Amino acid sequence: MPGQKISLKSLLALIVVLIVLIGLFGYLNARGEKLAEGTIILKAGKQVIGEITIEDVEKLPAVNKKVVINSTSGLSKHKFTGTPLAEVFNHFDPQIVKQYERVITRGVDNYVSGVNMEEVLEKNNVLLVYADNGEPLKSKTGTSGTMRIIILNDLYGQRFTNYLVEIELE
Ligand SMILES: Nc1nc2c(c(=O)[nH]1)N[C@H]1C(S)=C(S)[C@@H](COP(=O)(O)O)O[C@H]1N2
Ligand SMILES: [Mo]
Repeated sequence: MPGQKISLKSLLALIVVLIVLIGLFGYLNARGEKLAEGTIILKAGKQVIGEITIEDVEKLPAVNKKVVINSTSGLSKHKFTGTPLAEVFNHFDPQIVKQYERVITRGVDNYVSGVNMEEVLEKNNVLLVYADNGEPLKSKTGTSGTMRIIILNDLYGQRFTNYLVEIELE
């Protein structure tokens, strides 16, 4: 049957289409996995909607807070500098705090935690910090700056995501 024969031309066209698709998926995938401390990928669900760098956050209103973190390994004292997470969202898009209910935070070590948007909207509660005692926060490998979430109303440091690389809105 002649209809069953595939011409060389259409076979080549098919191969070209497949190669382009593989390249495109590879590119999109590589983009999605670019997780480096000092930059936070902002996602709405699975979709990337932007990036926030330490330099961006330093331009927002600064807040200094003395915090004692209570953990199973004991107490650690800090003098954090950061900005309310709500300021970061509002700077990005004022609709964010109205449109989403949950904020899921992920560290470079894949530590995942979260806060509700109501908590983010409370005054002096959820901060995105980048310095301690006037020094930049050290990344997991100690080589560069990093950011972390702190929650002033929490009794324990469990939800204080260190080495923050991703924020997902839900
Ligand atoms: N990325 C990341 N953040 C994290 C953790 C972690 O393992 N990885 N541990 C949490 C816990 S259980 C506590 S008590 C605090 C400890 O904060 P510290 O490391 O500044 O003492 O960080 C929290 N944030
Ligand atoms: Mo902890």
